[in-house]
Amino acid sequence: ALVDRCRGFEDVRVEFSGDGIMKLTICRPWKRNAFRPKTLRELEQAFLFIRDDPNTRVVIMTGEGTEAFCSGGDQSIRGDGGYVGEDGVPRLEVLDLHILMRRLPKPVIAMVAGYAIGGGHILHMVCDLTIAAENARFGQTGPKVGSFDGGYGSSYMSRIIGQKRAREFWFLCRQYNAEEAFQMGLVNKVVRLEELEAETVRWCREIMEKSPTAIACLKAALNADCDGQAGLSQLAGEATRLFYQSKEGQEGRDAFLERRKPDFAPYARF
Ligand code: 1HA
Repeated sequence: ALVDRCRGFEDVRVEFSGDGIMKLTICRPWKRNAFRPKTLRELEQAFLFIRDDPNTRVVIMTGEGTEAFCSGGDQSIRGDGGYVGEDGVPRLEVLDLHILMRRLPKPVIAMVAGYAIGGGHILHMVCDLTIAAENARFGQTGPKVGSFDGGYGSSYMSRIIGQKRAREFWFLCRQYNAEEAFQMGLVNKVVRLEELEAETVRWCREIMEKSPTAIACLKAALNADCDGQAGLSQLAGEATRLFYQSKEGQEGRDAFLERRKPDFAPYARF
């Protein structure tokens, strides 16, 4: 199964609940779960598998331990043009991961204890929902450490918390506690640290009772509002998938294969 395909992973632990929840844990707690290229590759692999896996209905993304969800890019392997992996190539690969997470037709829930900072803060924002423990701390550091994310980290942030707040986040590089983040709409719920996992699982199970197709279409629709042509393409892809499942769509395919004229007469629009 999917979990077996991820067994060789070093930086990411992949666990399945048995009833539809896939949990991805970034396991570099000694670095506050900062990501290196290998971490991102493993997350990307996991998301590609999850997309195709009919058993996975919801994803939980989290960090090992209670000190941090993720502290962003590992600054110790930051070269002069990006984060340098084993192949020596400097990359900004986390931007590709954002796209994979947005495109995944299943909800991703960030489960945040401790720091969600820098690129780690952006990861939680890109998740569909965020459940935070009382000890969670949120913030950007880019202008302090010589970086910035003008992609989802800026534009999507401003959709979530508004332009003034987004400028405050980036220009001042302050940290905000869980309650402040909740007030800003960055976090869906704040709970005691001991209750973080149970609460997150409750949200997953509640989602899993709902129609997966409705949820996939809603995720695509909410993305489309921010994602331009790429967002429309995702939303339209959901429409095409539904069309392929209809008699009318299948008549076109069958007629082609049977070398006859298609008969769309029974499918007049109402
Ligand atoms: O902006 C981007 C991108 C933009 C466009 C495209 C791609 C991007 C990709 C990435 C990023 C970024 O993520 S830039 C922002 C990078 N991250 C940071 O600036 C956060 C740096 N860390 C901290 O501010 C603090 O460590 C912390 C607030 C998360 C935690 O503070 P705390 O609890 O006081 O712990 P601290 O002692 O600082 O850290 C514990 C250990 O973890 C330290 O190592 P040690 O001294 O024990 O050897 C610390 O160096 C290490 N560590 C923490 N965060 C990172 C890190 N090591 C490398 N990189 C880190 N990000």
